[in-house]
Amino acid sequence: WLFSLTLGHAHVYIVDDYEGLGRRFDGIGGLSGGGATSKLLVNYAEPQRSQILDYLFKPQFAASLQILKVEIGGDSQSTDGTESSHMHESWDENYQRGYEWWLMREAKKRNPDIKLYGLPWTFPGWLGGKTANPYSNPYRTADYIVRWVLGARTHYGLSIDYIGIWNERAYNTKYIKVLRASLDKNNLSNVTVVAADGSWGISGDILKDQTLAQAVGVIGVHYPGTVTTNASLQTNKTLWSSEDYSTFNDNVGAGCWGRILNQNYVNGFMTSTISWNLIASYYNALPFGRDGLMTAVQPWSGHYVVESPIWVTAHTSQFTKTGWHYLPHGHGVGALQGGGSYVSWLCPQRRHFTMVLETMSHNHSLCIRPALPGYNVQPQRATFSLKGSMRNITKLHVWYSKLGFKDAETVLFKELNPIQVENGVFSIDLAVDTIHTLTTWTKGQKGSYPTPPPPAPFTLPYKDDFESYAEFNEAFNFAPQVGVWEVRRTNDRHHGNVNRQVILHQPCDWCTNRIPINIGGNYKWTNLLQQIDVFVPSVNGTDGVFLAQHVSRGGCSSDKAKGIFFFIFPDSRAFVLSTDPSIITIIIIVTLCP
Ligand code: 147
Repeated sequence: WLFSLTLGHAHVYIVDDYEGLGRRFDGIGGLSGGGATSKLLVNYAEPQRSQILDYLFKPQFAASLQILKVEIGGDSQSTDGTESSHMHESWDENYQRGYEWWLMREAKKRNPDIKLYGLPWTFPGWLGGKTANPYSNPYRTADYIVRWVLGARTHYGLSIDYIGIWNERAYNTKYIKVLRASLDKNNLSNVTVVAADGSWGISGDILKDQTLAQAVGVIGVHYPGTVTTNASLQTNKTLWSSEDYSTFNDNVGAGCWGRILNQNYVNGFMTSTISWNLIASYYNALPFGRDGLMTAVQPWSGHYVVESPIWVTAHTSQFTKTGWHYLPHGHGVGALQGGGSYVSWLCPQRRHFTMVLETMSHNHSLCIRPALPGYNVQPQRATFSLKGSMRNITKLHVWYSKLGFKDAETVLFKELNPIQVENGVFSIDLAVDTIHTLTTWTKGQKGSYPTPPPPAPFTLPYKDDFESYAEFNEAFNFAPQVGVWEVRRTNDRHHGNVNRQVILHQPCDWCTNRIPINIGGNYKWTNLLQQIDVFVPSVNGTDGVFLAQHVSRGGCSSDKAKGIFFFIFPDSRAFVLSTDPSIITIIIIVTLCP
C-alpha cells in the first residue's frame, strides 16, 4: 500500500498471448576462448573438476547453460593465451589438441540439448597465403572451418549448431556466402551462420544483398548495451548479443549480467546473450582476470569459487529452454514503472510460464562496456494480470536474489513461498537490486557440493617431464601467450616426451606478437632456481630459445613483457638480460661449448 502510494495509482501489467508470441528464445551462453580462458580448468583433479562442470552445465543445478561457444583455435594470442588450431599447416590435420573438444563433450554429457557455437579469433598463417588476410582465398578458409565442424562429429560425436566469421575483425561478404555454400555441400545445412561477431554494421549489407541475407542465420553483435538498430530490426533476422558481460564477477558484475540478460531482449530484441567468459580459468595476472561466470584458477589446490553471476544465470536458464518463446512487448515483456524490467516466456505447448523481473540500480549493474546512461530505480509494487494461455494459473513458484554491496545483504537464488494468483491477478513488492523468477516450473534447484579446498599458492618445487601426457596435448599449468606448445614424442633416450613449440609461420593474428612465450606459476617469485633441458634446432626458423623469470605481462601485450631473460642461440652464444627496472640489470654474455 505504501509503495503504490509513492507511485500514485498502481500500474497493472497485462501478460497475454492473444496477439501471438514474441521471438523464439535461443538460450544463455558462456564462451570458452577468445582466448585460453579455460586453460587451468582441464587439470583440476576430481572431484572438483566434475563439480565445476556441473555448476556450469548440469541442467537444473546451477548455471544450466543453454549455449557453449568456443574458440576455433588459430595458433595465435586471443586475449589470455593462444589456442591450438586443428591445422597448423595445410598438410597438418589433428583433432587431439587443446581443451575445447573436451569441454564441449563434458557439456554435452551433462546436457545433450546444449547448443554448440564455434568462432575463430585468429587463423593459421597458411590461410592468408602470402598475406595476413584470412579471406585471401575464401574457399580455402571455408574448407578449414568445415573441417573443424566435421572433425567435431567424426572424432567426438559432437554436432556443431552455430559457426561464426572472425571475432571483432573485418567480415567479408563473399567469404560468408562461400562458407554457407561449403557447409551445405557437406550436408551441414543444419549449421547456422552467425555474423559477424562485431557491430550491427552487417545489417546494412544484409538489407542490400539477398544472397548474404540467406547465408546469415543470426546477426550476432558484441557489447550492444542492450540496444539494437532500426536496420537490424528491418532484416527480420534473429538478433543475438553473441559476446557480452566481460565484467569482474563480484555482485556488481552479477548486477550487470542480470540487467543485460533481461534488457537485451526488452530493449534490443536479442534472443541470446553469451558471457565472455564462461569461466575465469586463466592466471589472474593475465588480462581481464575474473571476468567469467565463476572462477577456477588453482588446479594445484582444487580451490574454485561459484560466483554470483552463476546464480543470476540460473534465474532464467533453470526455468526456460531454447525454443520457448518470449511473450510480446507490452504483454509480458517491458520496462517496470519504477525502473528495472520484466521478461516472460511460454513453452511451446503454452503450458509452462516463466517471468524474470530485475530491478538493478545503475551503480550496482555497471558492465565493462559500453558506458551506462544514468537512470533511477525505486522500490515498487508491481501488479500483473495473467490472461490468454496464462489465465488459469493459480500458483507461481518464486526464486529470489538480492545483490548487495556487502555479502551480508546478499541473497543468491533462494526459493521463497509461492505466489497465489487470484483470478489471474497477483502483486509483488520489488526492492532495488533484486531478481525474481516467477514460474510454473517446479524443478529449480540451488545445487551445491561440499566446500572446495582452501586456496593455496602454486606449489614449489614444480617439475614436469611431460611423460604423463598423450601426444599433442598441452602441458598443464603452462599458458602459451605466443606460439603453441604440444607434447611430442622423441627418440631421445634421456627425454622421451618433450614440450615443443610447433608454430612455424606467423598466424593471421587477432593481435600481433612475434616472440613465442609460454608462461606459468607466479611472476612475483624471487630467488627462484629454474632448470630446463632445451633443444635448440638450427632448422625450421628457430632463432633461439630463452628461459625467463618475473615476466610481467601476457595477453595481447606479451611482446612488451619485462623480466629476466636467459637467451641461448644455435651458434652456442648465450646471454642474460634483465628488462625489469626493479631488478639489478645484469647482462652476461657467455659462449657455451658446442
Ligand atoms: C572482446 C574479445 O572478443 C574477447 O576475446 C575479450 O578480449 C574481451 C575482453 O573484454 O573483449 O573484445 C573487445 C575489445 C574491445 C571492445 C569490445 C570487445 N571495445 O573496446 O568495445
